[in-house]
Amino acid sequence: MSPEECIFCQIVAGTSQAKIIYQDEEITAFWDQYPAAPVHILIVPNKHIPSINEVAEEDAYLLTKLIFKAREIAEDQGVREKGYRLLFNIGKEGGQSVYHLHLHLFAGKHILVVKD
Ligand code: DGP
Repeated sequence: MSPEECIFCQIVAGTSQAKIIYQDEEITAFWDQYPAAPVHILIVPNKHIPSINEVAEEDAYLLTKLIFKAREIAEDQGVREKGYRLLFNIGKEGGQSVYHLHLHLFAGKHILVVKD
């Protein structure tokens, strides 16, 4: 899939709508359209990287940045101390449906229930 066809690239570029809660020159965070928990936010690199499998060594700092931003958002959402889950789905059998790297932040009730 080319970046032009990628829904998360379109959200990053502002050509598709999403509830964006944070954006800078490198990463964007927005609410998941199909929330699986009371708090369900996706944090993505602005650059099109399909999945963890394609992360290059020079992009490693981006992964750290996604995690630090997720922690900050958890704080803003009031769940940092209560607890939350961070998740990367990778590939078909890993449950990935959108091939633009994204870190899920789940919090609230039911996050221990793993669904298909
Ligand atoms: P994954 O299954 O890990 O690839 O997660 C993809 C997530 O992206 C899934 O929880 C639903 C969400 N999603 C898919 N399309 C859109 C969209 O157009 N907008 C938003 N905000 N979320 C989307």
